[in-house]
Amino acid sequence: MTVNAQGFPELPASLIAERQGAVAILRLNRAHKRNALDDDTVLGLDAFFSAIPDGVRAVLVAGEGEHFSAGLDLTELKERNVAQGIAHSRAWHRAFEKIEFGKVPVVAVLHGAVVGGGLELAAAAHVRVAERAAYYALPEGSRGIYVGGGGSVRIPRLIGVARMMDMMLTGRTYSAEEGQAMGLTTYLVDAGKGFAKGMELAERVAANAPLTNFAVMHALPRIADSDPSAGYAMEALTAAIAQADPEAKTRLRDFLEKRGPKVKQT
Ligand code: 1HE
Repeated sequence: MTVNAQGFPELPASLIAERQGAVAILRLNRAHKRNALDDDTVLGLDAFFSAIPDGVRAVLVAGEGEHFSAGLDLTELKERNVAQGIAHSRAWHRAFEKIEFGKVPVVAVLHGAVVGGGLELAAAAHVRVAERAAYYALPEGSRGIYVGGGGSVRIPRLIGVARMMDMMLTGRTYSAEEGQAMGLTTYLVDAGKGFAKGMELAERVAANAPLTNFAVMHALPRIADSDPSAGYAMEALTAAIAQADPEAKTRLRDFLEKRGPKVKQT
């Protein structure tokens, strides 16, 4: 695979990757089409998240222009038959799975329209920051289609089946404040402040012990989905593996010898 000087794979023009220390920034760069996700972009997301360069410890995803993403590129939908529709959805699943269960945590900064597949993309990230002018919708019902980027699995985990049903059946749009209150996002900031907040959070994530981040990404959601008795066993194993890592020992010693950071009151 050919990579550029910063270690990123070749990407379509609709995606721009850059490196800032231990954080990789990935921008949706198709503002003239409201960052609608066409096949090239979805394949580009797959390529990017399949080959995170060594040394990158968190990713920040943001959208250029006035909107995070208008979702699926509807111009590509016209001629697809059933088999092609399944293959298309599975390609989105593969790409978004590489975000959710990839190498490093992903922070998404949301502004403007976060709709359809754009909301599915946001739902695959690990931390979501909204600007006050963000809004969320699933207009699939009005287009005669159905979510295909893992939304039926991930979005109900964030906001519940009832709210997602309402969005899909009635075309309801939720505001950034509502999204924050219902758990779709965990940070809400003023217009224009999302990127800086996302970067601050990504840098904090990047400073964690990598094994803890791996456990949070890969063990936590699976433990939460499993029956409690399997969950407790898996938690004990995960905790034991994390604490035995030399990185954990160093960090604990630093704290006990008054060099490590204290927990701060917000
Ligand atoms: C697009 C798309 C798109 C914009 N596919 N081209 N998603 C939707 O149903 C949302 C459709 N989009 C909108 O409702 C609006 O565009 C927005 C509210 C997002 C933004 O409005 P606005 O006024 O800023 O932009 P615009 O004038 O509507 O669009 C600008 C251009 O982007 C225009 O193209 P132009 O060549 O006429 O300039 C639009 O056609 C184009 N554009 N959105 C293609 N989505 C895995 S399954 C997932 C299923 C879904 O995601 S369904 C939801 C699809």
